[in-house]
Amino acid sequence: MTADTDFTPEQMEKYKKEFDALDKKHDAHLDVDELHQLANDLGYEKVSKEDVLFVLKEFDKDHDGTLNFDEFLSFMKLLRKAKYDNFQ
Ligand SMILES: [Ca+2]
Repeated sequence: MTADTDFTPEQMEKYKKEFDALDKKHDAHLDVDELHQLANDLGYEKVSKEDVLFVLKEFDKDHDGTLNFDEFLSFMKLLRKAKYDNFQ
């Protein structure tokens, strides 16, 4: 599993915990409901599930309709560029 990211090991560990916390079904994938929750947690309260689905598709490299940890990291990388300082 290789992610195209520049995260430190500490950040990776943090994101793994975040991923696991979001993965309510514990299937090692985040579906649209779980990602919608993440968006709300990050303060994107007006984001609809359709918006989430659109973003999900952008990062869903293996096209299984969910984000695995690798895909999640790519997503986080983008979020960090935009607005992720409160998770530091
Ligand atoms: Ca996927």
